[in-house]
Amino acid sequence: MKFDVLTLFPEMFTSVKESIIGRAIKNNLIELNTINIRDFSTDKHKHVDDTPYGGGAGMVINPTVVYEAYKSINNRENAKVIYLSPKGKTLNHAKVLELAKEEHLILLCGHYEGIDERVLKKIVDEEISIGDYVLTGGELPAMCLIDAVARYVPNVINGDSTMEETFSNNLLEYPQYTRPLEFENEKVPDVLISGNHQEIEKWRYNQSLIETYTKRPELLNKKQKEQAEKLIAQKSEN
Ligand code: 4HQ
Repeated sequence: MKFDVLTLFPEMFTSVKESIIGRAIKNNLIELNTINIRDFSTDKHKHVDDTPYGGGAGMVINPTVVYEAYKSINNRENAKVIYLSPKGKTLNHAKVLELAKEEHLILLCGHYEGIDERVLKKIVDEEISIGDYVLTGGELPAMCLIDAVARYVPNVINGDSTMEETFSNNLLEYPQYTRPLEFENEKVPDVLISGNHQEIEKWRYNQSLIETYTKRPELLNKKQKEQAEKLIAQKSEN
């Protein structure tokens, strides 16, 4: 899978090229390419922004530089162009899985007050937000999207971990424990050292239900809620 990122701050993306995504790039599972929008400025001072028509605060990115940067991308006709913006639908697990099926994504990162509307209308297929808050640019949202989507590209991470994790069954993950067996007077739950895999699986599923009921109750359906309430009542009996 290929990501092309249109940005004024390509250096910011060196950080995603590390760690797990970095390994996936080295293994040719994903390709991450940045295009510096400023390289397409024809202005002698390499300006990319200008004051907004109609007045108001801040600067707006010129449509021509963005369009020229976009046109430098090979095979762009077959790519999906995403503009990171708080106006978009909020990114979630279902959207991440949908995007992971794409062969080529072009991510457009805005700055300042944004980008001239005419080039957005011409090239953007979809607007995506990472949450209802305002950032200074689209780079961090683009990195969040890349990180989340790349995990579901086959062989990027161990397949078992994406099967069991939070959201893949609409439940939060069960709690995890490692050594030491006792930490600050608290022992690891007995069932986890019992060696009984059926019991462990049942315990983990129940813990997932309790965890979700306690922290994100809106994720549960009516039946799951009832089941969680029953488990919590049983716990207080003991
Ligand atoms: N911005 N989710 C303004 C965001 C944002 C978000 C990106 C700030 C675009 C022009 N993007 N620029 N939240 O706040 O995606």
